[in-house]
Amino acid sequence: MAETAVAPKAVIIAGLNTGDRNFDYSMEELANLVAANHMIVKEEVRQKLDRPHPGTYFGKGKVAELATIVASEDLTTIVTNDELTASQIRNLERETKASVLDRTALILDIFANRAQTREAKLQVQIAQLQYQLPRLHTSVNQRLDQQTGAGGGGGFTNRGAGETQLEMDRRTINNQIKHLKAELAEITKAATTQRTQREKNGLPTVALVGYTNAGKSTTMNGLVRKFGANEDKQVFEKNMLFATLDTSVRQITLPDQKQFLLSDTVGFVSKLPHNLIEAFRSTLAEAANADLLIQVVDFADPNSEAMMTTTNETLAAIGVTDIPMIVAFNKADLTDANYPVREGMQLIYSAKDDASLDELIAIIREQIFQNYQTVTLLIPFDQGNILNFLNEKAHILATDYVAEGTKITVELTDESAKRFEKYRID
Ligand SMILES: Nc1nc2c(ncn2[C@@H]2O[C@H](COP(=O)(O)OP(=O)(O)OP(=O)(O)O)[C@@H](O)[C@H]2O)c(=O)[nH]1
Ligand SMILES: [Mg+2]
Repeated sequence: MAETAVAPKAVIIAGLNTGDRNFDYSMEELANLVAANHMIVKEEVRQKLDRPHPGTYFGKGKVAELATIVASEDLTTIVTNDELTASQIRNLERETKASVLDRTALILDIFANRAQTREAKLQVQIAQLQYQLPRLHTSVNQRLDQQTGAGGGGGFTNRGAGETQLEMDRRTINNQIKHLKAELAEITKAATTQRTQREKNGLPTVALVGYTNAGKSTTMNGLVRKFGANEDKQVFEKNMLFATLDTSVRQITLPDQKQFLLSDTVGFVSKLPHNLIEAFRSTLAEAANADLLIQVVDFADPNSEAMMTTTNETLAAIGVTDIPMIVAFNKADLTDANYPVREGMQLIYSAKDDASLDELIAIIREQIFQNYQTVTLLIPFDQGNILNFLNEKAHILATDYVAEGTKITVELTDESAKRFEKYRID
């Protein structure tokens, strides 16, 4: 990739502390986001205020301080810890002579760089255009053309040409959003059909969720390696923010034939832009429809508690509130904690440790295979297909050949037990 070849751009990060308990953590997070976007933090500026200044976001003195730093250190970009209004960006840029990138635009940029599939690209583009719509007359206009590749006419950079130009730009963008949404709907229709089909097949679904870089994909890969039908169906795992932007679903078959579907999806970060959550709704649908969630937490990170809060808030924002959840404290190998250690629905583990994965599976098993019962069936010899089916799909505890047919003791879901009711002899 071309952009990794160029030296990272040095920036100032600036945050307003209005009394949020997690302010320090959010600044740390901002620095990580900056690094994930090939930039490096040269200066950090903070201010305590009861509420943001409506015109410039920071107070007057702080704006002057920012201007001084920009001039004396020859920096060109200020990254703010919150999303700013169009006029705040415009005023801050005018007074500091630097360009202002707010937290939302930064996250959108990272997502845009990471997006690989058509679906992810569409989702990010929609969110970017929606972000830019109310900010058309600010300096982000120039970036718009580059990011969306909006060619032909593209008058977005034509600033100050008056109301009409602005309205034309708005209409163009609204049209683009409409087209992208239509294309996205086509793609997600297929995914929804697949999901409905799977639901019909009756396999329970388990979704990995959590803060970005917690180890969701590594956990998925560990389970697929141990229990997956196809070992090379590994997903991408990497030590970087937002390594995963798409949802992957894998089938897991346990040694006793019980099966479930496991999905891995995009990770969370605090203040995840509303537009982005909205745009990624179809990707997140897999988690929203799961029977069981596994929240993966980076237990080795000192901010793990704040990360859990972020995850729970984001889940609530996408309407996921009443799905049972295992809280899985990962990367215990990097801490002093013993592992695997289980306490109810909580597990301290490492996604890279075999015994840990067994323990995780034990909890999953307990949660999703509750409605199993052990029954004894007598299958007549001429019903060989039923016997084959059960051999393949169910856990048979005992087999006995008697004069009338094959007698088996087998674990079945309530549903299957009903289906084979007429063969029951217990
Ligand atoms: N030491 C150690 N490293 C781990 C463990 N689990 C995951 N990692 C590392 O943590 C990094 C992130 O792992 P991923 O599985 O990509 O994280 P993710 O939650 O899928 O992240 P996103 O897709 O970005 O949301 C990788 O470098 C993994 O190798 C673990 O148990 N121990
Ligand atoms: Mg991942």
